[in-house]
Amino acid sequence: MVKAVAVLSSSEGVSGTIFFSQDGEGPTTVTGNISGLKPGLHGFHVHALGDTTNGCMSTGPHFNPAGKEHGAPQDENRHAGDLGNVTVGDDGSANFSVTDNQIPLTGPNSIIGRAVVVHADPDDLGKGGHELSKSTGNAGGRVACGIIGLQG
Ligand SMILES: [Cu+2]
Ligand SMILES: [Zn+2]
Repeated sequence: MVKAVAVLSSSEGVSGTIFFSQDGEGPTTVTGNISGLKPGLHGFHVHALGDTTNGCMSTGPHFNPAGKEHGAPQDENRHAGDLGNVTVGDDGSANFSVTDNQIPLTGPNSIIGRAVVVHADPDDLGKGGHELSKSTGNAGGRVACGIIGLQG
């Protein structure tokens, strides 16, 4: 079992911790808690770079080793980093658990050293018809992010 963690930091009062685990070649399980967000859907992605020298802006685009378009987690044509949305309740917090086959913790496409990013707005999953739908899901600003690091 390989485990990883990302502690979110934010200039906008958002906090949270995201845990990752992968057993062998199986899917990666992502569990997280986030607080301080406005209620509703918020885009949630793995971005390519673990660089926060300029805050969340320097984490690069969505992790996309296969050179595909932005999409929903269940789509064939998606970025590996496309994890869809997290749903935030009226209290401003979210607790979630998802599994995904495209974000391994080992091997050439490992997400270790990259970043998770939470967005201000919903991810339209590539289907919104906006000029940004096929690249970012038009999910708005980057309100919190954290670098994915190995955990013992
Ligand atoms: Cu993103
Ligand atoms: Zn994407």
